[in-house]
Amino acid sequence: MAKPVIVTCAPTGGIHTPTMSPHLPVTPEEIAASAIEAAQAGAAVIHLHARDPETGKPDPRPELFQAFMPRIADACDAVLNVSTGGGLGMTREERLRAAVATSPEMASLNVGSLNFGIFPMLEKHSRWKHPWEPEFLESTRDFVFKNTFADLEYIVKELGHGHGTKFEFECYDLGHLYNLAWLIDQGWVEPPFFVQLVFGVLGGAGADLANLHHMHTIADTLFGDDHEWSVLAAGRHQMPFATQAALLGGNLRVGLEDSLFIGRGELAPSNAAQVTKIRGLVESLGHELATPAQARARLGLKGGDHVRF
Ligand code: KMH
Ligand code: ZN
Repeated sequence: MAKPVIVTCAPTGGIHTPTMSPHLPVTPEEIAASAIEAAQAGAAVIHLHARDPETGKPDPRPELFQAFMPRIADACDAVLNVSTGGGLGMTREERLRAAVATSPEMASLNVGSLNFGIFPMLEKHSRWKHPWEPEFLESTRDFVFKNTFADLEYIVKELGHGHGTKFEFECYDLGHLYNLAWLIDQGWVEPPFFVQLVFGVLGGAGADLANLHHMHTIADTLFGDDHEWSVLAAGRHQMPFATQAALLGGNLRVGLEDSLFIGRGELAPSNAAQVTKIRGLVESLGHELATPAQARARLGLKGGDHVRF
């Protein structure tokens, strides 16, 4: 019998911009409401970023996280996972501020540097709601998402050792799995490891199923029983890759952070709509969704009573 599928939902992220979808949550109220709905639809983990409430620009201020995290925690039992990827172009300290302030059960950790090109989305729009949007997208033509060994060490010591926070290890390419193996070899992180395999980001592994199978196989070889694995894919690849992960006995992530769509050319009206869609697909395959309590047990989390929000 396959294990229940841990569904993560990432409601807003730091990649898409307000012009691209009117459904992208921006304000703390919108992020809280969208996250709660997604949890009610079946997401056990919510992966969080914040945005400037006026402009929608990715924003690292802890007070913004503190404006939505307690609301979400009051309304549901989902595991709250704070991004340390932040918004492209933030410093390492900015990227960590919210997680250090909120001491969450889980935080993302991007396990290697890569080009991270979101400039192709410039072609899809000619008028923008805010001047920062095209500048931000264009800047990624010459941008390296920096996650050096020094950064990885700093983050696991600061958050892992300092706060007992466990990580969503985001692996965008094969080498990132070996970077995680290196972190483990140093004795700096303890199992279980939650490995998020990422596909379809320009600069990382492309959204070809052979890449998923190969990275899953290598993760299994390197981490064996010490890991839980999950899959996210960007844009139109989101649902097919999430479904494939469930078929193979893995876990999955959806949410407007990774795709604004729910069908071909059709914007997703909400995060909950994406969760509901994947839930239907997963259940029709004969699998169940994991509850937050099951996710906490399998991911070895410290519990919602040991956070600061
Ligand atoms: N949107 C994902 C591909 C993070 O927040 O640390 C990247 C991400 C990074 O989730
Ligand atoms: Zn993220």
